Amino acid sequence: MRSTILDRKFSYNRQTEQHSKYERSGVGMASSIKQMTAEINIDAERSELAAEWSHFQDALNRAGRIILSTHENPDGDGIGAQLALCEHLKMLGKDVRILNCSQAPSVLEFLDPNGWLEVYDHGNDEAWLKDCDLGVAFDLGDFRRLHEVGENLVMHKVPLACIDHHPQMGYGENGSPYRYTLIDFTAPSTGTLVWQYLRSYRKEAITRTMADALYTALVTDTGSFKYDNTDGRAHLMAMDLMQAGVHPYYIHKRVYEQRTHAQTMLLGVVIKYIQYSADHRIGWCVLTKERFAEAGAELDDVEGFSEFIRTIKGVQVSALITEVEPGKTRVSMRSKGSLPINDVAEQMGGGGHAFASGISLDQTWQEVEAQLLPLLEAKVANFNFEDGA
Ligand SMILES: [Mn+2]
Repeated sequence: MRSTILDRKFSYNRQTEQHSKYERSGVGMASSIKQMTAEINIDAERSELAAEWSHFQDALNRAGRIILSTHENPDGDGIGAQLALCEHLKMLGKDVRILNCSQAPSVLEFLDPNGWLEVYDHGNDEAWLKDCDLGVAFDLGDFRRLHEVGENLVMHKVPLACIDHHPQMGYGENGSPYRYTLIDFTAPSTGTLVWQYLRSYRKEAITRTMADALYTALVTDTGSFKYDNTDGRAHLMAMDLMQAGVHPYYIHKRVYEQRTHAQTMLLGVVIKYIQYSADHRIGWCVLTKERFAEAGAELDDVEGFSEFIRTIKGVQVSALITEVEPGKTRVSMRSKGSLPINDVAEQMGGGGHAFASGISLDQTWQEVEAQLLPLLEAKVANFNFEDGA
């Protein structure tokens, strides 16, 4: 049974008290940690999805050729999860390829020393894809975000598995495209699910390259252990991966200390044009083509700006509205963790997590802004923010 927030608060207080008691006496600390960690599920075969993992394992065992894919504009979670599983499957002698519909960000290239990340090319790759025994989709949320890869997989009736921690949408009229559904909304990252799978079903130890990939998945999706999804499982996973050789600061440097000059200039432009509404509870910025030009930056330089706006004191909900091209607009929204905003995203045809969601629309940025702001303002007006953050 899932514990309520009240239960969690209670057990937290109890653990804190126990902690200080053990600290004073200087004994029993290890057993106290053991007790605390025993309650956290870290193995796939003991999770609520145990039966589904076991079906998935049978499918993997039977499969000779396997395709792995994640959403367009892939992130550290999707990439990390698929690289770790790819290495595992290659070691088992499977004919496995990672084919994504778009390129991984260059900061993540260090995770792929063997060049396994490929961009799907219909002309060259369809012949290989159509004979796949299994397709695994990672971190998707919305099946349509596989684009051509997804369409080709459905067309050639390749059995599909989904490893994810997003609420699902975009299945279309035929219902779920997946035969195996490994979805856990409570997982801090998709990489966490792959880690749990490997812990249960891999005989050998997790390698350093797998550990780096999975740690990157975890760190990027929890905002370096800051976001609301950071739980005991996240920290246990980090500890386990450190045992497998991960150096946290090495990963941090490679992922986060890489801001280019153009991105820095663009951040300056974002700061310059932030607007507020609802007594500063909503903060947003529009990145138009003119503003990109002002920074000397490109679309690819957009990185983490909606998170940045959220960090401003008093801001509960942040949005970055990006003009992708005239008549095409992208919105990235964040919430400080009191007010879910994915319903607003869904209302406008987007989706995502409760506190981090997005929308892509074939509309001008002015049209998108004019729709989005009233929706956010209405939500904020009707919500009682208790923690005063
Ligand atoms: Mn994710």
